[in-house]
Amino acid sequence: MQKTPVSGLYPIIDTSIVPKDKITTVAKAIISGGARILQLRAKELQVRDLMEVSLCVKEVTQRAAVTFIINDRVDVALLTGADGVHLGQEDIPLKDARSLLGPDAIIGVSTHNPEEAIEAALAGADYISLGPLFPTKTKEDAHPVRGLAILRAVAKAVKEAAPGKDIPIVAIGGITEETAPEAIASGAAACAVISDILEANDIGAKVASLIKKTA
Ligand code: TZP
Ligand code: MG
Repeated sequence: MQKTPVSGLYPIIDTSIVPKDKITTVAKAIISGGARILQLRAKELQVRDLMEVSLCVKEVTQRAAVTFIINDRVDVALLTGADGVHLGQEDIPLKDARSLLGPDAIIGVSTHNPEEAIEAALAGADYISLGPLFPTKTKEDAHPVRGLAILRAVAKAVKEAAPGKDIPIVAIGGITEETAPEAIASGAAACAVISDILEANDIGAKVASLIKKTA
């Protein structure tokens, strides 16, 4: 099976902004705007609630053939049939997640510098995120802002470490319609966006305009 390449806009539903009972509605709005991938990032939810909402999001994403990624929880991704998982530097190591989820799962890894990005590339990450690219209020424990020069360095390092593999770099942190084009111009294949989408009055319209800015 061919994995869907990660590119363009990568919306994330974060439970610090969206309450549990609104997650499915927000997922539908994001899909209506044309998103092709969606991540659920639910640091606030107990695992049983996460299971429940993940099954709902899985249903709406699957119906629209949208890739569904779960943050942190390899077990929940496996049990709910999500397409993949997004792992931080302190989460289950990529090789262990891979052995549980199998070769077809999409596994992304958060990185903050070229060294972490090369390690993720060599370990078989399907995409590598770098952040926070710009200042963000969404992640309180975020690393210092990385900026466009580090994004360019990470993109170059990953190309050199895994030549021909074309592993997408996903920029995250402070990305808006205004800042997305410079992230793409600096080597990001995709932009992950939380607050600019979730705080929009019309989520579908916001997603549609962000897709244009990340094309
Ligand atoms: N990782 C680095 S920055 C960030 C995460 C999860 C938060 C991004 O949120 P926003 O609202 O798009 O700046
Ligand atoms: Mg994590």
